[in-house]
Amino acid sequence: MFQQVSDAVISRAILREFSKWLEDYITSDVIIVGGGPSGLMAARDLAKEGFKTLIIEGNNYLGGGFWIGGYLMNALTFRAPSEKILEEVKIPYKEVQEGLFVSDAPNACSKLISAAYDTGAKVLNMTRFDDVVYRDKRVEGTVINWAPISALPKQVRSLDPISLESKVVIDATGHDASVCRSLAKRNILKLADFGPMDANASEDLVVEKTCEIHPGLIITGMAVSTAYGIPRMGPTFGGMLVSGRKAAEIAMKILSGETKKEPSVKEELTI
Ligand code: 48H
Repeated sequence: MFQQVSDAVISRAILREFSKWLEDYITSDVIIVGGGPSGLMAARDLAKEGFKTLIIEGNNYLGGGFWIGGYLMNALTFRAPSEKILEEVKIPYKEVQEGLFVSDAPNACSKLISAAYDTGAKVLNMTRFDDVVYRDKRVEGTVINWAPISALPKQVRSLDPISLESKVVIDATGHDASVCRSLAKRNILKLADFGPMDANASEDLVVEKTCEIHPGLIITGMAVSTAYGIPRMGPTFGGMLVSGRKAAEIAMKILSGETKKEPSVKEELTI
């Protein structure tokens, strides 16, 4: 029934295809660290506008916390006006009361992943962000390694990473704010921690504070809450999508040279 192809040819096809595009993506316009809802949304919008966009994801799968709602229940909630984005990326939803919408989580998540891929974003999964490339007080890329390496015992974990360069990096790593943390541990940036639950206050603030937090580094999604000490919002996701969209808009401005290297850092970290 199937075409006869030797096992060696199959291995060669995998190796050649992967190394060809990895070499191509050693430099890109934007690296998005984290493939949850905010990162996927940013990737979709950037790639749609023709920017060379790479998502780095530590897990084998994309989607982060978007695969399931609160308390392991398969319903995601969104508040108006974020249903407009659901329509754009063809995520089915229903209105349960005025301005409050629910979607089936696995369906919503797979549609958002497809949307990012369909516009041309690329993904390096099973890849952990390890550090930033940092020159002239500006983030200019990421240092990455295979995710399984971080699970090795400490005595055999010192296996060197590689660097990828980009004009902009977006921290979409959720609660961890991993990229910001790599600056915070050098005292370049100061992080808060996300505050207690208040969905109403939180989602507006997350969008408002989505910004270029340090030259070359934009934060989006739950990482914004961690960076600025904003209340958490629980299983409601409109803020993640709108924040991802805003992160993409900021990146586009930087890439088109409209915004230049404004230092934000420590003095900006009060809300
Ligand atoms: C590579 C990494 C690394 C690393 C993390 O958690 P996420 O879904 O993030 P957001 O901000 O897009 O969405 C947050 C949302 O899912 C959520 O948790 C909400 C709304 N919580 C509210 C509340 O009150 O708790 O996705 C982050 C992604 C994941 O896929 C991680 O695997 C990945 O980033 N990631 N990838 N290298 N060092 N750290």
